[in-house]
Amino acid sequence: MAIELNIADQFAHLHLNRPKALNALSFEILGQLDAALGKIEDAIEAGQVRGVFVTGEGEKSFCAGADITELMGRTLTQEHEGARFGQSVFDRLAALRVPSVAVIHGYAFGGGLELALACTFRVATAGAKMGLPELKLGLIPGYGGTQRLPRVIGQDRALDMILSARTVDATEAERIGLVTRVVDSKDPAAVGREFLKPYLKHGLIALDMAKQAILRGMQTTLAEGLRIERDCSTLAFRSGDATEGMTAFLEKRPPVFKDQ
Ligand code: CO8
Repeated sequence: MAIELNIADQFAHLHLNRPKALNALSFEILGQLDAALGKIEDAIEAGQVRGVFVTGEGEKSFCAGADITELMGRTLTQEHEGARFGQSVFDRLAALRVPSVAVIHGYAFGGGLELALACTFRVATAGAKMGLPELKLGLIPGYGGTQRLPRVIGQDRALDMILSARTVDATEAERIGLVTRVVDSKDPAAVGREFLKPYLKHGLIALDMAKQAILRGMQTTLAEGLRIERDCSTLAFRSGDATEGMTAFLEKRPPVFKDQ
């Protein structure tokens, strides 16, 4: 399998393992990713996963994008369906109830960067290089890049990156907010675990409600966003975890959250 999934110690580790093609995403691999996300959703509901990290095999590349060998000679319907499917898989990743992080080690181009943009966070190792080079191929990003990139780095910078199709290095990526952090490490899995550690101690309900309030709120007006916040906040208050968290504070002890 080109998509490997390992669930252990509250982490789900998604690993792209197709190094001969720099971990390029064929449609079959997208299907495997979709199936793996279904397993992660189940594991989250079973209380086995609090954070998800995504890595790519090999020193050279996180993911070099959609598999270009598959993209030619297709009908209009097949092209539309391909984009719809890719978007739906990345939407599924974005909608997970727990935080996710893409550890970008080497190249993240095209669909590879779009995969990373669907994660809650992105971290780069020092030599990482990122871009949406689709215009060089006469294409435009089709797995969410035109929509998620401006939401992450702002409209002007996204226009610059997409219309120029240029490559951004790790230092610039951190400066423009494309990645949260740059780390000097040759072990992407260790980076993913370390990055997610601060989130593990929280209850699932509060994690989910906070994430939803921010991400859904960023897609709408301030007034509507505040309404989403009120609803999510009220739902969090109704949880046993909220009672436990506030009781533990008053009793001066660490809380024990049960995701209820
Ligand atoms: N697809 C298929 N194979 C690839 C890809 C790719 N995206 N990227 C690299 N490979 C293959 C190469 O063909 C090569 O194979 P082989 O050894 O058999 O010749 C192998 O990986 C190694 O690649 P290179 O020899 O090119 O390695 P370099 O270190 O010289 O260069 C680069 C690395 C710069 C990453 C270069 O490989 C490159 O430019 N790759 C393409 C990057 C790119 O353009 N990505 C965007 C693809 S389009 C896309 O993602 C659109 C998403 C939305 C699609 C919606 C429609 C359904």
